[in-house]
Amino acid sequence: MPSVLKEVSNRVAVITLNRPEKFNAFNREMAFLFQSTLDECAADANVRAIYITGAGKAFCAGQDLTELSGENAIGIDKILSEHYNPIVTRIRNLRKPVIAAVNGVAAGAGANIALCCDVVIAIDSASFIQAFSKIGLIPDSGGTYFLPRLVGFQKASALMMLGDKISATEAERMGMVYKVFQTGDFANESIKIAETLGAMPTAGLALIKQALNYSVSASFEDQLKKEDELQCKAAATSDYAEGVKAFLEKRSAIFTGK
Ligand code: LHQ
Repeated sequence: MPSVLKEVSNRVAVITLNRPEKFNAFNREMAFLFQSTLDECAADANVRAIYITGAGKAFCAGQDLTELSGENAIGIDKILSEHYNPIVTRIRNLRKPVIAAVNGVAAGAGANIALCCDVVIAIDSASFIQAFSKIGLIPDSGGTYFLPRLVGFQKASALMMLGDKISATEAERMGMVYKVFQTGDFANESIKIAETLGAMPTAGLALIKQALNYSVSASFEDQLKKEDELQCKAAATSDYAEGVKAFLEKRSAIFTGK
């Protein structure tokens, strides 16, 4: 079985990290396959939302630690520059909404890949662990960038240093997760959110994502200029015209994503 699966239905590409016996930890092959799968989703006009989840009990346990030693060990610099940095960069630059459906434990790079997604949804039994400090590493995959912005500097600092396991409910309370669903509802409710996003004005959603990416390091003045620039682009889309027309005609809009 491939280590990453993709299935497209109702405008949503479901990407499943598929090394369940290793809690979906990333080896080199899986890191490359995940990147090429994200590229396929970016290029496929039938895909208007991407839903990332894990096979089996876990979401993703981060780096496969068995790949770090022995004859075929991969250098840490390569792991970041060729695996995780390109993965999180792809997710942030993808001009479509990316949903992390966290179906179990998310540890190390697995946690931080989830946190860089546009919408993070978790099953009630899921957990998040900044596992890096436990093996003498620092959080990567954008974790030192996103986590303090999501939960505040102090909480991020403690989570990263202690490497505590945080429950899905606690993660939701802290602002790492948008919604938590009970086990019986998780699959249906999380895919429903992805399908809702898949039927929305995709180009407009991509512009929201661009505005948010820009906002994390911009001044207020520059951000207002950016909003102006991106709003003009949004107003030039056919989905904007359809959205307004549908409202005035008191009917549901039919968005094409353009
Ligand atoms: C695993 C793994 C795993 C291999 C579970 N690898 N097999 C960047 C820069 C460069 C280098 C390093 O990495 C990075 C990025 C990173 O992600 S660093 C952080 C790497 N991840 C971790 O340190 C987490 C390690 N895993 C754990 O702490 C636990 O397995 C968690 C808390 C995820 C789950 O605990 P349990 O529910 O008790 O399950 P388990 O430990 O029994 O794991 C189940 C199986 O999965 C087990 O296999 P086995 O054959 O013994 O049943 C584990 O060996 C395997 N597995 N994580 N990362």
